[in-house]
This record gives sequence, structure tokens and C-alpha cells, in this order.
Amino acid sequence: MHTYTAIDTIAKLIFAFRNDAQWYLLDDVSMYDLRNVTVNLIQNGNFEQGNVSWKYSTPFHGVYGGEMQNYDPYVQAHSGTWVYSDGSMNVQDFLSQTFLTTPGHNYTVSYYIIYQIGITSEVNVTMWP
Ligand SMILES: [Ca+2]
Repeated sequence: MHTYTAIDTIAKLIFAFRNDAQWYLLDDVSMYDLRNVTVNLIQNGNFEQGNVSWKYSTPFHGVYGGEMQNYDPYVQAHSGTWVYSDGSMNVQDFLSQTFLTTPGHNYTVSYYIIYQIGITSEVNVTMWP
């Protein structure tokens, strides 16, 4: 679990994945304003609505990039049946979501990542700005 102090009225949570040649599974992403811990600011954080609310990009055109998956026999969701899986090879690809923030408020992010270690495995979790 990490905390973030907002400096603007909007913020973006960015996941960057690379795994040669294995997979990451991401599920149950949440972002809470510590002054209002009842509202998850991340839409579709459990991926149960499929491919909505999230923005996927693969600017370096890696193969085995990320996608929402449902009932895949090779993946196991942490909640429900949907999960995001990503095996981007040689380069990173990105999954992000933008949400509204209040400057000065502190936010806490949490998520579940399951992975198999490959030759090169890296995941970066970044907040912007
Ligand atoms: Ca799920």
C-alpha cells in the first residue's frame, strides 16, 4: 500500500508492465482519499466490467501486451472472474486511469499483482502529476 498527496484536481495512476516471457495478473485496484475511505475512486478496479474505464497503451508495440481476461483457464482472478493480464515482451506497456483529486488530500492505493518470474520482469506503479 502506498500513499500519494495530490497537487492538482486530477491525477493518473499508471501501471507499466514488462515480463519476458511470463505474465502479470492485476486485480482489485483501489484508490481512497484518506478523508473519505468509503469511495473507491478507481472505476472498474476489479475488472469485472471488462474492458471499460481503463486506458491501455503500448507505444513501443510489444507483443503479448495486456488485456482484460475472463474465465481464462490459465489465469486466476483475485476477485470475481475478470482480471487484467499482461506479458509485454522486451518493452513496457501501460495501463492507466485518471480520477479527480483534491489538492493537499492524501490518497492510498492498493492492488493485487500475481506474477510468474521471467528472464526480465518489471512492473512500475506511478502517479501523475
Ligand atoms: Ca476481478
